[in-house]
Amino acid sequence: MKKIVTMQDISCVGKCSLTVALPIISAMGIETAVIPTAVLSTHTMFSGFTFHDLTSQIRPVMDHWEKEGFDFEAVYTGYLGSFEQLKLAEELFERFGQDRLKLVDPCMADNGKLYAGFTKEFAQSMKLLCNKADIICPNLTEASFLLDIPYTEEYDEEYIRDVLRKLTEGGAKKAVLTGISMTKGQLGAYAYDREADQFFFYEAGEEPEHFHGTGDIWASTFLGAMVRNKGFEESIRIACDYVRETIHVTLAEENHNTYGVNFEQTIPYLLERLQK
Ligand code: PXL
Repeated sequence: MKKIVTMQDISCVGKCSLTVALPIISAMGIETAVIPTAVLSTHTMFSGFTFHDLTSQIRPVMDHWEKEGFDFEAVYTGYLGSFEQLKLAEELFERFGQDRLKLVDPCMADNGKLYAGFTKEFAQSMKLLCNKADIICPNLTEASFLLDIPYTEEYDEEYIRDVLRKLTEGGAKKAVLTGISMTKGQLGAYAYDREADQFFFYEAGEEPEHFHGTGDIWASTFLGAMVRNKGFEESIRIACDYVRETIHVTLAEENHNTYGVNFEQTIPYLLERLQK
């Protein structure tokens, strides 16, 4: 059975990070090992969330795994809460990511703003981790902080291509910008493969609301599809389609959660989509 490892927090309520990565990647038929970086009562969009740091456990977990000889097809990092955790993520890549697929989702910002607790300096350190990845998948806000350029919602194709080129200048082989719209009523992902010097863009219909945690769902689905050998472009399509369908189904529920989407309901859709 294929196996991946993902390093990110557990937000006990909120449907993001590990509480979506674990079920989605597992449902895709891939064993999912986890390195929980922190336990939060909710994700940070709620006020009053609790936070318990687990940094001290990360290296001992890696030491044990190395003794056991565990090997993973892919290593995936999501939300990381400190400079020290960024360094430990680099160590995870060095110890378990040699010749393996390394995905960095630089979770730290959206809608033009950094999430609570993050700084511009943190974004610059996140850039160093991105440079070690095979694939990175920021949204445009995260990309702007990584490149230290102003965030804009007024963009054209040339601008997006320029951002993608710059994102891969430091060493990342491929970059995927999520949440990009080139046509009104459509939303998708714009990707760049630096080695092939090739761009790829995919749009699916845009749903009328945006939700927290969909970036994590996108990254988990994309990685699952990559590990299932769907290829770079088809994996992007699968992740976009699953997120769009999930938001659609969520909005169809009258009293739906506002803090996260009903991804559980659309897992059958995802598994069917994978067979297409
Ligand atoms: O979805 C990204 C994410 C992950 N983990 C925590 C978060 C967020 C976004 O706000 O707060 C704790």
